[in-house]
Amino acid sequence: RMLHQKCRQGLYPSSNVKRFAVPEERVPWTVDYPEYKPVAYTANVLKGKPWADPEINEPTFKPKWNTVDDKVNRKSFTGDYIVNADGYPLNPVGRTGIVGRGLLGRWGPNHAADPIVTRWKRDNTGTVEINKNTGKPVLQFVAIQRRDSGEWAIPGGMVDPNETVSATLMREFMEEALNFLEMDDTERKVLQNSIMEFFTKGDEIYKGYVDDPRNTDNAWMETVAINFHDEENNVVGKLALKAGDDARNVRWMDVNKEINLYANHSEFVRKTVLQRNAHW
Ligand code: RP5
Ligand code: MG
Ligand code: MG
Repeated sequence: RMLHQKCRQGLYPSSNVKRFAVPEERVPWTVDYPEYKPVAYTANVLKGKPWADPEINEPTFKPKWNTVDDKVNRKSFTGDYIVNADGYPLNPVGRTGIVGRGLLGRWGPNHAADPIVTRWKRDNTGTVEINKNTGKPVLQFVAIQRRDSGEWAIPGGMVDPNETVSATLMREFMEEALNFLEMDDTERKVLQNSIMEFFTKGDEIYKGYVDDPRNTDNAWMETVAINFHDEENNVVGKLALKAGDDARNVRWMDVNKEINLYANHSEFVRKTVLQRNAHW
């Protein structure tokens, strides 16, 4: 079964809402749970936001589930999800202790993209560091510290309606790790031209459900995580990282088994390590 831990724990992010505790064996919808009394929570910030859906019972809201619905991708990577008798889509992994959308804009899947930008760790002379225990080169990736939870994470973000995943990957990286939004037009063009090609050659690492702490029974995160590797450290490796938008900090983080990242991002980085045969 898919990882489903961080979206079952304690308080819902940025709230005092306590999730109804669901024991591991009662997570799947196929297991009967008559005592299940999830808490209802949809954050007020969603009201009237252009990026958010209206309430399910809003008469003008006619979502087409499990399809790309008027530019909004309501398809899940996990296959067709169930919509219950009251019209609410059900989390494909199971119960989370909360109904409603919490902080998520869309009912059902909320699609994101995660750029895993890597390079080899080098010393002052440019020599790649080899770990003494594993004999493997040490990988670094561009990590951001999220403003919302303070946790370190991959600089990912939501796929906008009608946006391609490749566009999201590069845009979110520029916004969160290179402070693109604060640049003037000239700076933006220079930056875009310098990294455009780099962002065309990526390796798919993960595609599917995310164990995001914001998930609920009716709204959840899904992502496409792509690894862009700067082998010679001369593309992104040359640029000055600067946190922007919803990132508080940014840095090249050494990759090893101690990393502890937001949602299940550590798992995505671990998969990248396997693919690149790096130290863990
Ligand atoms: C995670 O939330 C995804 O893996 C992605 O990194 C992120 C997208 O949400 P925001 O960063 O826009 O909040 O589930
Ligand atoms: Mg963002
Ligand atoms: Mg983000």
